[in-house]
Amino acid sequence: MAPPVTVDGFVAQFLRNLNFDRGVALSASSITDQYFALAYTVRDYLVARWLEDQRRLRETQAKTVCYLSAEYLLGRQLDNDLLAGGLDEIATEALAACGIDIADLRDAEVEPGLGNGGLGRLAACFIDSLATMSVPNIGYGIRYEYGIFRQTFVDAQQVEQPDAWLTMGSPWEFPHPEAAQTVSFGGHTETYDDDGVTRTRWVPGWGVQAVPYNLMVPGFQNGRVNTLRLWSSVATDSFDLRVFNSGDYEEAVRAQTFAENISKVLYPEDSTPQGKELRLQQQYFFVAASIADFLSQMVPDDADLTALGDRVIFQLNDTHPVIAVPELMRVLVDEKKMEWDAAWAVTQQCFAYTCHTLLPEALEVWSVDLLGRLLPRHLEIIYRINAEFLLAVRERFGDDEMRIRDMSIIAEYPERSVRMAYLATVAGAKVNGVAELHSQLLRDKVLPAFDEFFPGKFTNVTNGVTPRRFMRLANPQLSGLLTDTLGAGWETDLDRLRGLEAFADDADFRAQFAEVKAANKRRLSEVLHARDGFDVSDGHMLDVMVKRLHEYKRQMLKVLHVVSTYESVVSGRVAASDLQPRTAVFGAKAAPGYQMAKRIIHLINAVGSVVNDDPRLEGRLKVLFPPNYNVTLAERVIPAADLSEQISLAGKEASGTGNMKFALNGALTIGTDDGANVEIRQLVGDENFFLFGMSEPEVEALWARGYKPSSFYQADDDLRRAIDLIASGVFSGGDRSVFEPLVSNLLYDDRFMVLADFTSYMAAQRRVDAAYADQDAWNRAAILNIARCGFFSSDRSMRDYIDRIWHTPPMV
Ligand code: 26V
Repeated sequence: MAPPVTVDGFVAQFLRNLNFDRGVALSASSITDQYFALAYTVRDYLVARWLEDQRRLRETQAKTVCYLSAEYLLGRQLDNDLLAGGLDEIATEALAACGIDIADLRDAEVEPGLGNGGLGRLAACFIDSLATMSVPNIGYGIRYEYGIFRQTFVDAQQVEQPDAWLTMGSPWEFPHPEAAQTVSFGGHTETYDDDGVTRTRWVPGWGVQAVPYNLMVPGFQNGRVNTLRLWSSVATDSFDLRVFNSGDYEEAVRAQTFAENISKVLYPEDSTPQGKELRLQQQYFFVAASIADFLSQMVPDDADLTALGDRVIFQLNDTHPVIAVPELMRVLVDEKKMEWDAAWAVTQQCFAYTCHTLLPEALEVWSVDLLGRLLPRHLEIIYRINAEFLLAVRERFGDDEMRIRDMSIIAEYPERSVRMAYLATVAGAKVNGVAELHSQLLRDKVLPAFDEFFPGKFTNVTNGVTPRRFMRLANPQLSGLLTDTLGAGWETDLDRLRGLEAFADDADFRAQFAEVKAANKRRLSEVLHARDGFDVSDGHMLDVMVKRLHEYKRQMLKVLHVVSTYESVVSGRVAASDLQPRTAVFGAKAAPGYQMAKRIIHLINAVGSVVNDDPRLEGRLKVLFPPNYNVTLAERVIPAADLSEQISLAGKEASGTGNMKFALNGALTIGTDDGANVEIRQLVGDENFFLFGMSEPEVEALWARGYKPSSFYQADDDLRRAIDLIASGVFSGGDRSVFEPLVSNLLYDDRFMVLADFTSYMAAQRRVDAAYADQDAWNRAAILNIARCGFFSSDRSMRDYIDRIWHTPPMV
């Protein structure tokens, strides 16, 4: 059992760790030393429970959710683990007794940014919920040496810096080189006679070692600790030796570098996802290691593998891990010598697939050429899966060649390639989208033939977010108010937020809520001041748009609103004194190769410098764009926000999860009928949500009629003046060429219909201004947003996955 937690005990353990692990005396210790010693101390308290849970899992053979995800965007661990372990107060006191302010140590942590955005953060929320709900779970992923790049601005433009998060080491990981798995690549396949049975074996060309690093995933104050296992690649000994013995030292070093490249860097969700050999290597590397790990560690040698589906469900987080499907088939058929049909039946029980997008360009395909070179056996297996699947399709629907071509896992054009989403759909026991609208469109538009062929396979699980990190940790003041009002324990039973409805009409409570929001704005101002030298002006509405930079998310629409407001004042049509004071806050990273997105970043910064310095605005319109938006900054920005911008073109944002975080922290949403916005609006009510823009069917209808953005430009004077102002060069020192590509993109292409939704967006923003003028009514609506959004806890998402897909009971 864990030692009893007392302040004295904590101090003693902290000093022991400082002395014996860091090798320094308190008087000589740096902040880094102290941070490590504190982290080790927190670990020490959690580890006994962790070992106990691992033992229990092995003994009970309970069905385990193996979450396969190429990304986990964890955020800082110290805060989270202190809270989960119930160690917050004692640690604060203990460190104070040592003359240390714990806040300084919290700030010393570099967050592990092992994800791009929503998809990676969702994985982190899900494993938090599973631990909190005592569901057996192992998260499997990649220990990237470099996470998502650090964003800086040079001359208002994005410049990427490597994210060297491991420079000081990480106190949270437990490396286990002795539990390494070998992962093979290349080579060829051959058949052989096995006692009268013809079998296939893969003779790989090369291989690497996958070394697991375990991280603790503590549940929220429930004494449970699950595991996140991240794989790191190193050269295999045999591989090195072979080359080394040939006397070619340089070649041996090269081989080592080659192997270590596999887990070197997270792909920053590039604008061209295809044809990246290293990315396919990463994908196979982590799923092959994970399957081998689970089978060797968790399944006894004599187990009946036809019942593997009772032991494990591999949840595929988008298509990135889908190569796991032919890998499990290879293990079962080639290594465990199972019959093909039996192996396929098991495989179909062991996988489920979550789709996270509708954008055709984001649906992963791998060229047959590349797959065949890197994973020849897997390609054969995919071909056989496809052949048998298409045979079944023919049996059902006859020789409808059009249908066969549409449903084939192998595409023939523009080059022969494997459609990973189709493979996942054929193999998965269930396929889910991430919000009601998204799941519906997935069935109706992306995979209708599969929906028809596999009745009951498609389902929805609306995303959620963990209230532990995004309410309790990020917003301690609101959390205090909630606990005072609703009693303790709402963090794990978020439906209890409903209890706030009764207080929305209580003037006293509204005043308390207003004070919390004001305090969060002051805190954000301090953070931004220290970080970037920005100040948040008093009395401003904080209008926030933070998310990855993508054209479909339409940061341009928000820019046009700012530019239009600016133009209306400098042209004298609107008095600055009539403006509702506002600060537009942006946070967004663009994929390094995505030129259009980078130009939008440039424009936001350029508009910001002009607007912020123009005295004619009388300080009533500001633009802040702190660089390097990440989980740590999100935790500061979201609780301070008044208005949440969720303005993607309808039908493009699968779910969004930022939208949920804002609503749960008492921001009102201005948004389209897209992704989970639809469900947020249904829950909070039309009167507490600023809806604008075309619906998805209206978008389709406009495309069908023929979309001409220039006609919208002609039809709306404000729009024309805003675009003309950008085109005039006032935001680029008179140089009209800088933003010309953005302007002509809007006028002549506008794939995401920014201009078509502009008029409606501006009208919604006027409703926002009017509503904000009545602070009391605004606060009431904000409180109702909190009260009605308990549904968006990731605990509820997990219950839905368990009921509809996994069927895993909680651990006893
Ligand atoms: C990937 C790519 C790759 C290159 C081309 C453009 C493009 C556009 C989007 C993506 C995202 C793929 C998957 C993803 O991250 N989806 C996000 O998943 C979140 C969690 O379910 C969800 O809230 C977001 O709406 C969804 O975009």
